[in-house]
Amino acid sequence: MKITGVELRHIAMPLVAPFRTSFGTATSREALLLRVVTDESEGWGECVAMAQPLYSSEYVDGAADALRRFLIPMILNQPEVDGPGVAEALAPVQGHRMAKAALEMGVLDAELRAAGRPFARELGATRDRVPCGVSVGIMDSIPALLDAVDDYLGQGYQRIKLKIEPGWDIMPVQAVRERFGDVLLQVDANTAYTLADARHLAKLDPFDLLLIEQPFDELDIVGHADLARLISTPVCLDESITSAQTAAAALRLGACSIINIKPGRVGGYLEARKIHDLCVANGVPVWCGGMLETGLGRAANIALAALPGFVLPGDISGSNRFYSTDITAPFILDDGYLRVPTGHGLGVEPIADELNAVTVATEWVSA
Ligand code: SMG
Ligand code: MG
Repeated sequence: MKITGVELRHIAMPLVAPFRTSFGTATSREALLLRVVTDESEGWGECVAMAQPLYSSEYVDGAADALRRFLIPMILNQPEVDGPGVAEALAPVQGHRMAKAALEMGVLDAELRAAGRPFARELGATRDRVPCGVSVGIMDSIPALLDAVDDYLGQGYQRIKLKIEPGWDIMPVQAVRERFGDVLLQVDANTAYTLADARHLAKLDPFDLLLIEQPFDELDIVGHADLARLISTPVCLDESITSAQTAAAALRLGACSIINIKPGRVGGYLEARKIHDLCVANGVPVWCGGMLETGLGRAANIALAALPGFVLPGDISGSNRFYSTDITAPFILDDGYLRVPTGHGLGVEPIADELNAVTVATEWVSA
């Protein structure tokens, strides 16, 4: 397959409600989509970088720059490209994993559409639907939080994740436990604490949480290993896990006992599968994280989450969790699950009118 060119589309989608985390409040999702055009087909990639470098060092305009100046030209130079060849071709560029992942996703989608093969089967999925969890932002009050959780449980979500930060941690967890009993519950700190908070975080132990996600800085692997010895709540890493190699190191050091796999964060769906395989081999549970994806990234995440090692519900919600209108046919919860798409490639594609309505800028990158 030969790549003819890649269209970069900057989009901005309003969120149905502000989403607050320890690093800020989002009211809209700015993102970058890639339409990869080949001599045989077209494919879609979605870059999960956020508008600002607060969750990770990558950000939308930076990813666009890396793609247009370095990554896409490296792929355009190849006489023949396929999905598995993308990571190797891009290996000389350091970092920029979210940008690389988006390009690999687009090439994979193009290749699989041309070959008539579904993304899920290509990755090794063994299930036809995945259980849905929902990530609940930091709220202004406990009653507001309880209303939100009540609404999500009513929609069928099988697991609740509460965003926490210093000053919003033990109380919201206690309130949700008291009101909703033994619902599957976990928390995500997005690096808001340090090892000095270990004793405070141990106060979460009585609430029987599934896990605490990324309490410390992404580089503080040793700190997480220390914490894991000091609290009984299982430690799960998100931001720290950037590759199969860092996953292996974190496991070896005892820094986590569960891993959140986000394909964008680790450089692509194929690297994500490697981490899945590593964790299965070591008996480590994994789950699929979310980055407020449009229907494109959501379709791919659902395919990944259908692999056998994804034994915990992911941050995989219906389109309406974040968007009143998705750019693809919406994903709608059915009894707390989402169906794995079965069409060729991602099995979904943008609806032209919806895509155009959220497009802020378009640029074409070719040889
Ligand atoms: O897509 O459901 C989703 C969002 C899940 O909380 C979520 N993601 O750290 O896991 C995480 C966050 C990263 C994005 S926060 C703006
Ligand atoms: Mg997280």
